[in-house]
Amino acid sequence: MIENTTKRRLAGGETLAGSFFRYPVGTLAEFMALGGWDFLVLDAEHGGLQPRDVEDLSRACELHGTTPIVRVTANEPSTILRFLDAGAHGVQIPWVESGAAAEAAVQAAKYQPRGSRGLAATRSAGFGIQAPYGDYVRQSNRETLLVAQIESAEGAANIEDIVDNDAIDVIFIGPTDLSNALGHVGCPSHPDVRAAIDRITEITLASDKALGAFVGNAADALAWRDRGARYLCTGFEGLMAGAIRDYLEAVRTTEGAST
Ligand code: 3PY
Ligand code: MG
Repeated sequence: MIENTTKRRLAGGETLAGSFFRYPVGTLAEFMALGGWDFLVLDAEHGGLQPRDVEDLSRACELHGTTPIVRVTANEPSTILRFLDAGAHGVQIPWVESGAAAEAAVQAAKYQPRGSRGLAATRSAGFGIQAPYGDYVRQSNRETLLVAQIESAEGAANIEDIVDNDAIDVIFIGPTDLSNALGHVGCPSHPDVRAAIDRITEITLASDKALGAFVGNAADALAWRDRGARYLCTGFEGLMAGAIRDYLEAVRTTEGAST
């Protein structure tokens, strides 16, 4: 298993830039990695990625020093196992709502003695020929990044218990589901949603966890960075949509102006 640069740099206090990515196309992931992202969140929750896709996308990320993290479909041991076995360096768990749910994710992602992840000669384990299992298990437990997504009223209410878990590295706020869950769909700036976001933010910043935020654009990223978030994650579609819109507006304005 390769050193997890995202985990090391977050532990060192750095602020990192990543993007969600949900296309099962290794060439496109290679292009993104060459673009210089610190990490990509390979999105199996809101996307059709399968473990075999995550294997290819992780390889493409590793070529250029981008950390592959997988957002799994559910906080469920066999799901987390199959996606981590494909070779992702970390796992982002949706809908973590309690201390017990955080610990369940840790149990699924870490090997003994901290957890109860199953062991086999998979890609993450160097197919069993790279290193003895004992060395691999110790390295994997050290390197695997765990990101807990908080995106419900319950999650916000129980955030103290969640940040108490020693093996969670990042608390990531999901503004879309949080606003939906609180009855203010599409309105993350509603006071109720802001109050929940503020609570998660304050308690996370007072803990030893890195704060993660979903950011729609660079201005959003800078605002969250100023609030103390260090795992800044945007989305491929939002970036592309902005670039396409700007390009077409510029081209069509120029056309109009010259005629
Ligand atoms: C959410 O906002 O609900 C997410 O899961 C991440 O942006
Ligand atoms: Mg969500």
